[in-house]
Amino acid sequence: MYLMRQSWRWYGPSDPVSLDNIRQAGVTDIVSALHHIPNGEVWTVEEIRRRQAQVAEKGMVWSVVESIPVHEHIKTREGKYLEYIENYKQSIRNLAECGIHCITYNFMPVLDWTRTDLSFEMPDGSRALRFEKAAFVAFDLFILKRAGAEKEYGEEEIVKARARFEATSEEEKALITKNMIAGLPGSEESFTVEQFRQALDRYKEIDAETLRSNLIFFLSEVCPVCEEVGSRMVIHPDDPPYPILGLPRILSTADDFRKLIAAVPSPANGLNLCTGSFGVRADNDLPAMMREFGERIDFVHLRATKRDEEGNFFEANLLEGDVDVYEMMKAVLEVEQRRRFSIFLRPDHGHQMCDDLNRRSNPGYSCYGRLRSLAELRGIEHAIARTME
Ligand code: DNO
Repeated sequence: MYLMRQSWRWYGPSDPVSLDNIRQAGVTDIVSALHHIPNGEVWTVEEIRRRQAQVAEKGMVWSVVESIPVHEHIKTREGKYLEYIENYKQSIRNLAECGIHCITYNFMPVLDWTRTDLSFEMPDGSRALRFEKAAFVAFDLFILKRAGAEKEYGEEEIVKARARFEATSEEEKALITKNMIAGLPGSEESFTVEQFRQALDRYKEIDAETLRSNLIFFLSEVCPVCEEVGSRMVIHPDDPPYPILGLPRILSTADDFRKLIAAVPSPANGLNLCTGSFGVRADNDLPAMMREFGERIDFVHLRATKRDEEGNFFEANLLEGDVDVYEMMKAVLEVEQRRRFSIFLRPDHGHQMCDDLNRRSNPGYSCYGRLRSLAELRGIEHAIARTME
């Protein structure tokens, strides 16, 4: 049987969750990135080998890169974008030379993922990440004061946002601002409000079709290199999966990925199926996407968000959100048997719980919360696998 490769994101030596802890979770494969290398520069063989050795010393393997960041100039196709693409190709070659062939990236303008609250208290006392619509709109309209923003919201949304803003302390306003623009773990950018306005401005003339063609250009440059060295680029979907702050979005639905493979059919053009990101939209059928794109999905993020009709969502316990984890795991197992390949699968964004609550951790990447998810995933996989024997 082909079962998932139990994977875990480790941010490197400064990650508060140690490799010793991770190993005890039953993990075999590490997902990591060289966050200390500035965006746009080449990852050298020496630096890659250093990280590999740290992981190997604890009996695991660094198998997946998440992510090599795509420089903003590549997304807007300006400035030194050609040089950055050449550097990207070199990083792909260097990783392949070290035996690492699965490379995650995203093509979200300015911000990587976005949440308003990183410490939302659940009824059981654990803490979750949350996207609160009214807080988000209040940030956009009354803190950022983005020109033209009010045209993008309905009247009722604006009323709610104003009430939210007026009832919010200065301290909480500062916290929401920080959560929005100071960079969540994994994103390589961090801004002041003024820098953030300027960064958004760079996309004034870039609509979704232009951004998509910039992505297609990027992929048509890097995919041939991947093919040469046997690697695959797996794109992470937009989080949240709809336009925010007037920025274009190009990977929020199955149709977006269909367009991408129609434009760049190379087998190196792959998908990182993140159920939490895609799952925020009710119109994304996740198991169907797994089955349709399975040949190109080497990496899965499994988590469940819970949305409501106002547009809020939070990261739920794995089995209590909007994602049908059972159907999803069934689809993963089917694809694995069909392909004769074990997919890298990692738990994503766990709650802060138990001892996590007493120590610092990267938001979403605490130890016990993810341990709980991984244990549940293993159980579901085991049960399904027994029925397939
Ligand atoms: C958040 C993550 C993102 C993701 C990148 C991939 O937890 O899912 O940071 O790693 O968008 O490029």
